Amino acid sequence: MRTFAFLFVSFAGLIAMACGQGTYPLDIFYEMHYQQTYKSGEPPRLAGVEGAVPVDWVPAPKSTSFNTGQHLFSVNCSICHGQDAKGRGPVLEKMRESYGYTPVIDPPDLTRKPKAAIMGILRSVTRPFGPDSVMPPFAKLLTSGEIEAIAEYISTELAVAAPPTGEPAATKAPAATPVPGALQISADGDNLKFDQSQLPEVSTGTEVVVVFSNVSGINQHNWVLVPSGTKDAVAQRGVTAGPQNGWLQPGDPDVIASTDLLGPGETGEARFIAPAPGTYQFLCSFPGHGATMFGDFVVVP
Ligand code: CU1
Repeated sequence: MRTFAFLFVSFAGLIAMACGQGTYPLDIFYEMHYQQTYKSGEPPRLAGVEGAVPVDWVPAPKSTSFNTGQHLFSVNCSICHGQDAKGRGPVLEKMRESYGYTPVIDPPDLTRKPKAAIMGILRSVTRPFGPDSVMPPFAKLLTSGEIEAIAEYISTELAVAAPPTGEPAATKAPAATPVPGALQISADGDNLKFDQSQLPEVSTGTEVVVVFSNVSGINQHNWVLVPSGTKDAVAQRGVTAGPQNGWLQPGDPDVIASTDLLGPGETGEARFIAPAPGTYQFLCSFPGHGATMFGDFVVVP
């Protein structure tokens, strides 16, 4: 009887051990170093010979095929944007379906975007769509040459592979015909500044048209008129409002007038009745631009 009990317990113990799943209910750590038979596969390293001279006359290997726009796009972009750049990448789909993530903006069809616009977004040193978005600041991850190669690949090869259906490809609205008496202002090239720090004075109660030309080749901008001293608060609320609102809080009480958010090369206008006499400020509310991109706007009686 004792022998039988011993055999039974041993057998039950063996069964329990054989069917055990390990430390975790789901064995996700299947790597070798979690297993008991793990031994380092790497031999101990030898120290370099003292006083050895580094070899620097042998040319360093150059990367070739792995720096193509296609490869860089595949590695950096396609997981969210899809191999065809239409915005249906497997990782983004997984985040939507399994984790309930809602993108701050729906990734657009990148093949319709001008190369300059793609480069502008990739060159951002902060998250280009705000802190709540998942798109990383690629200026920290890619060289400017790699950014250009990706933009080139999307706007040429992918755009050809996906001919536009219906709506015309990436055409910008033509610049508005000149408005007589309108105040003209531009971006200062690719700098985060306007070309003027003060617009000509206007009289209170008159109709004002401000035509803003975003001549930058890479940046998005807008022109926003606010009471003096409120520009930073308006810009801060704009960050919260996000790109879907053109970086402005809808109905922001401090916004007197504004253009749309303009892509590189686009022109927009703001029409409004000049407010009470005083000094006002204009700014670009794109995240980070308002610190340097602003100016004075004076209304006289
Ligand atoms: Cu801007």
